[in-house]
Parts: sequence; C-alpha cells; structure tokens
Amino acid sequence: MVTSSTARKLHLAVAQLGPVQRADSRKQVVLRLLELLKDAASRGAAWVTFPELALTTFFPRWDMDDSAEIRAFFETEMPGPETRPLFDAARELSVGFYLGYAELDGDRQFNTSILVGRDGTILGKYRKIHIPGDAATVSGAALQHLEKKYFAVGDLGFPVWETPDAKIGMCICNDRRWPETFRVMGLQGVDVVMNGYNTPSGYVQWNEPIHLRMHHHLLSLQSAAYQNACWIASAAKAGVEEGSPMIGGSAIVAPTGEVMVRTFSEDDEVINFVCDLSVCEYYRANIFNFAAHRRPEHYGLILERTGAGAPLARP
Ligand code: CDV
Repeated sequence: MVTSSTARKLHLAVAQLGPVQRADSRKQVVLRLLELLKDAASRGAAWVTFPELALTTFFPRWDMDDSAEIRAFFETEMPGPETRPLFDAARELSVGFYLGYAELDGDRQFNTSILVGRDGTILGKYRKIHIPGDAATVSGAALQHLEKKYFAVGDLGFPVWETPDAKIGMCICNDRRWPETFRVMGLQGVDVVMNGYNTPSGYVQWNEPIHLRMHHHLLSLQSAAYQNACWIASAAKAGVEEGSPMIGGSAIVAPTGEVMVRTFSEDDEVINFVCDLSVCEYYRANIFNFAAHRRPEHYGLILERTGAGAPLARP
C-alpha cells in the first residue's frame, strides 16, 4: 500500500447482507440494515455501502407475470414508511449510505441505488446500466436470471457526486465487470465508487467452476480501482436465498488494486477501513495521469460498436 505525507482520510464501511427470503418483510430487512449501520458507525465509519436490491430477495430468479406479485418487490417512494428509519439513523449517526432497491417510476422499472448523505438526505440516484440475463425464461435451464424482463436500462449515466468528504460514484453488480463503468467515473475524478451486488454461484448462461465467480468478482474490482485511481466499496447479498447460493466476498479495494479488507462469511457482516484519498491523487498524477497519457483519438470504436460483430449501438 502506498502511503502519503498529505493523507486525506475517509473511513468507509461495507455492510454485507446474508440471505433475504421472500417471506421476510421490509420491516425485518430494514431492522437488519439498521443494525449494520449502527455497527459501522460504532467503528467510526462515515459512509456505508449496502447491497444491490437490498430490501428484498433477489426476485429476478423467478419468472412472474402477475403485476401485483411483481410490484410487491418494488419501491414507489424513497424514503417510504418502512425505509424512513434508515434515513433518520443516517442523520442521527452522521453516516451516509448507498442502498440498492427495485424502483417503480410511473410504469418504468429500474434496478436503482441511491446515495444518502450524512444529513439523511438523498444526494443522488443511479439506475443500473449493464442489465445481465434474459428477458424471458430460457427453456431447459435449471437456473433463470431474468433481470432484462424486470428492469429497463438505466437512463441516468454514471454521475459522480461531490460530497464534503469525497467525490463518490455508484454502480450496481454487473456494472463492475465493464471497464467503461469505471472509466466514465474516473474521467470525473471519482475518489470512491460504491457497488452493491447479488452474484449467484450458478448462472443460466454459462457453466464455469464456482471458484471463478469469486476470482472474477475481485479481479474486476481490483483492476477497476487500479486503472481509475479510486477506492471501491463493494457489498454482497450473500448466502442461500430461496435455495439459490450467492457469493459473498464483499470488499474495500484501494487504488493500488489491493484488497484492504473483505468478508469471509455469507451472513450479515460489516467490514471497514480508513481509506487515504490522497492515494487516488498520487496515481492520478503519475501512472494514470489521464490528461497526459490517454489517447482518445484511438478509442473511437468504443462509441461506435457494442461488440466485435455488432457495429451498431443498440437504441
Ligand atoms: N445481479 C447481477 O447483476 N448479477 C450478475 C450475474 C448475473 C452474473 C453479476 O455480474 O454478478
């Protein structure tokens, strides 16, 4: 780990959730989130990252058609009556947080995260852009992942919010596997990217050894943090949910690419680390001085193609 004489310290925590079952009420889940928030605050953390779709079970594993059944997994207001205690606690404890949830905006459905400031107000919203999986059940597959059925592609881009503590950005689960996610935030000088995820150990579209799930998760975070000179705080919803095992491995990763702390359980668990934001500046001034070394004139294909055989961007 690189150290600096002009350290800019920021104490981050990641609050991993163990499984949330379908029968678990919002109230029960929010009580767990509150315990984790208090735990993080008691350790001195200023910001906490919670998982993707933290308020419910990871429902895209099921193919549902009844609109009332589907809408029960979505929030129509934030904060709502059940989630308001989290915002109150943030203000009382002076701890900001990232929270992932399913958002119903009119008749549009998004996989969303919000950034709540240390005063308990919403500073920003992000809607997941890289939506994995399928829009309809894959016949014959033992596992389904139907995020494309339930969520529209996010329409808010990858903004970065200038808080009194740091420039903070957000992404959600599968976004972490795409270098573009972090480069767009890196080009805004992001200090900390918060990420929540639900990564099943098995997947409908490919069949790779389970140990590679953790390897690729950490590989994505470590390379993204290093190549964009930022800290990443990444929170899992882990353990066996409704019979479906999901990886843990929540982590705080430094701009050096090193994992500074990570979870080892698949239960509710807080990890924390006092991050030095000046390390971001050190890397940005040297090996990743973007203004000095990037060559965007040679990167045109990134905006012209979605894939090697797909020259046209999707609408
Ligand atoms: N919730 C996710 O986006 N999960 C994906 C799985 C489907 C691969 C992930 O990237 O972890």
